[in-house]
Amino acid sequence: MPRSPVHTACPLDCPDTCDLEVELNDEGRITRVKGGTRSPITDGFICTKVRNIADLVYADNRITHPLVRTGPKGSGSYRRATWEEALLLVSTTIRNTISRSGGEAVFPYHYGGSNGWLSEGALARRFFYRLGASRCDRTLCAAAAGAAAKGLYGKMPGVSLEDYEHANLIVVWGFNPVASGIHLIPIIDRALARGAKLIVVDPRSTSLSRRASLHLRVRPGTDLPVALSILTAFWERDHADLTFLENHTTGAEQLRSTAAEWSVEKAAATAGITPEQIESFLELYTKATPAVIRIGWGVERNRNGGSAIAAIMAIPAVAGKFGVRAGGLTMSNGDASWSINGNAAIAEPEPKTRLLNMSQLSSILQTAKNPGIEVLFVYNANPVATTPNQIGVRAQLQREDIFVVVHEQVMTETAALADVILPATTFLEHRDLRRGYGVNRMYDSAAVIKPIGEARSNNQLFGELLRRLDLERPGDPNTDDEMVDAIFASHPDGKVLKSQLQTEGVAAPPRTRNPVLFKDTFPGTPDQKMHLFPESLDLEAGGLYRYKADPGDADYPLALISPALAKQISSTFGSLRRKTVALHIHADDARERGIADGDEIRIWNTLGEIRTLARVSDETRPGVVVLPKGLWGHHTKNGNTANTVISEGLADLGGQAAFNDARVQVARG
Ligand SMILES: Nc1nc2c(c(=O)[nH]1)N[C@H]1C(S)=C(S)[C@@H](COP(=O)(O)OP(=O)(O)OC[C@H]3O[C@@H](n4cnc5c(=O)[nH]c(N)nc54)[C@H](O)[C@@H]3O)O[C@H]1N2
Ligand SMILES: Nc1nc2c(c(=O)[nH]1)N[C@H]1C(S)=C(S)[C@@H](COP(=O)(O)OP(=O)(O)OC[C@H]3O[C@@H](n4cnc5c(=O)[nH]c(N)nc54)[C@H](O)[C@@H]3O)O[C@H]1N2
Ligand code: SF4
Ligand SMILES: [Mo]
Repeated sequence: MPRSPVHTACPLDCPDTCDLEVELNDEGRITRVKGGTRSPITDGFICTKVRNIADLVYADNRITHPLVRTGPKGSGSYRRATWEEALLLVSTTIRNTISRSGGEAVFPYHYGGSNGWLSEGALARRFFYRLGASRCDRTLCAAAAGAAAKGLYGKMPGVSLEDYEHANLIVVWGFNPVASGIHLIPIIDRALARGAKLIVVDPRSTSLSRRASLHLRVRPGTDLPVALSILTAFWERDHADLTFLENHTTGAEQLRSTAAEWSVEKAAATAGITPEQIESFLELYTKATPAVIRIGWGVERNRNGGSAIAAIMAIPAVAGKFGVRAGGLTMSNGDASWSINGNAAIAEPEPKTRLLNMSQLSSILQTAKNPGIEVLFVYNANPVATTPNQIGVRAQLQREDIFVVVHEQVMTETAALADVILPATTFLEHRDLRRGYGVNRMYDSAAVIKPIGEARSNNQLFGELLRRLDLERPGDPNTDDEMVDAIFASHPDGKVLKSQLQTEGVAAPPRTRNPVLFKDTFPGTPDQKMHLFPESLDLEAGGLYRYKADPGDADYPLALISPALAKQISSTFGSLRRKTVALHIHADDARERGIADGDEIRIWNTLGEIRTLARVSDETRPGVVVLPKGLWGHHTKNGNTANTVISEGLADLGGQAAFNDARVQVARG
């Protein structure tokens, strides 16, 4: 094991990808974790959850050896098994399933887990591709935003977060850096200290929005009309940059005519804000240069989400805000910043097998035919906590005729429903190659400690399964070294990155570290132009930029949104927090229902019911209640969490889960 302190990087699903320093005692046990200085963003500080990650690594509920179910499903009765026995059971079951029903009867269910190239794609993908398994359409997150970004810009990185310091106006739109990307806060602070202005667009108020010059507290799902009214005002009031539109875009006329129905008054009425607030936005935005928009993922998770992201992405183009440092926008910097695609380099071309939308897990297990799903293999994911229709997901996972395998670090509620549970390493127990999706940095980090118990990394597990199912091929990169080499050999930039990593321990994209958009970096579309009205998106959305009305009704009038919690990453770390989590409800809505702060309440719709406590709070707006994502059963009074009342309905683009479209009723009792 390496000598203390050990440098590594945080691969959790967070845009910041922090540089870490881990101190170990003589027994090789973690004694301290702190922020490193190799990343300009980390700058020596990290979030509390990762500072305390030893609590998770050494948690009582760590899975330390394979477990095989003994009692009925969901009873929690397991016996300890050897890896040999567990792997034999899993590989034999898969083999028998395939010969009986074909490869597509196997469904790998996976999301982020640890976001590194070695742990996220790699041998797992190779295994399931070669098996001919059904494929998992990864739509829990960033699917609508990704589709919009790809349609409009192809692959184009955004303004680097470091450059926000130079902006004179920062718009934070449906993103909450107070929880979801804390390293943007000091950067915004420095810009504000220089006299920059801040606009926040979010139904909730946070410590950041309270410091903003303007806070648009829109109703969830109404960003689209707001953005379209802003675009319309640019055109109608001679603030549109016609030269930029002519030189660098296509589809401007179609966008203009579609947006034209949205006056400031009409958009404000739809969004539940005042026309004066949209006017203030226009005033601040048209005057400021450089102006940058940080778009978050709160915008995409509703029926209008993809169109809304596209309309927001059009704002800097129509207003002519690109072409200067810190001018434009940022969404995800993941794939677009790096010329190398690690997953493609290690795996192989994706087969054309059946693609199943992970956000609809419950109905897939219920209705998939020819073949139906007989083996569900979950890794890097905790669907009972994070997937819509929680009651349906639980019921399906408990079916005796579906063989469920879960590879996990801790005993999640998903693992507790499995037939076979396999112990997984945490990111401190395996090597990974990590690159940020917010911060433009890459790290190659070795294992810091020995695996806990008999935990194995994803690649150890799937390497073994490839061998047992005779799916290995000569020349495959199999070891971590071979895979890292294959990744760097897949693109000319690989050499530069590899040598940067060797000398500095951290690498930045050779071309796009701090891009100036439309000056040194252009859209990744074939004509290098921005497509403001891509036909493919128009078809997919059934009318791009066409607003769909609020799904609420008299029975279920309140919008329930489930944003990120500062103390967890989705459901990760949730087992360490035991306190009941309250639903935030605005005083007006509480009063109407006779609810006082601290009351026990019911939150329900046709899908099910959650029981928890009420927090009467002005952090949310009237008509909107808030229960964070990723909660565990022990955080509420009846074991149900937000996904109990969230349907499998999708956003308009990318097959994205529409988490924030849940409409509910709330009552005391
Ligand atoms: N601490 C912590 N950090 C995380 C995560 C975590 O769970 N915990 N999760 C990580 C992951 S997986 C992701 S995807 C990102 C998510 O990061 P964010 O983009 O911050 O996502 P959310 O927290 O879902 O929502 C952001 C904000 O959007 C608001 N919002 C909800 N609906 C709407 C709407 O219709 N319009 C507008 N304008 N705003 C809306 C919410 O109130 C919230 O304040 O963060 C990552 N970072
Ligand atoms: N209600 C509601 N639900 C949501 C959202 C929302 O806004 N509202 N947002 C969604 C978003 S943004 C996201 S990204 C998804 C996230 O959905 P998930 O990916 O299911 O989220 P996590 O809770 O992070 O679960 C990852 C699991 O993988 C395990 N893991 C970590 N590393 C490894 C590894 O190396 N190997 C293996 N085998 N396991 C590993 C962790 O222990 C953890 O249990 O949730 C979505 N769920
Ligand atoms: S979760 Fe985010 S803020 Fe916390 S250490 Fe990891 S990258 Fe940094
Ligand atoms: Mo996410």
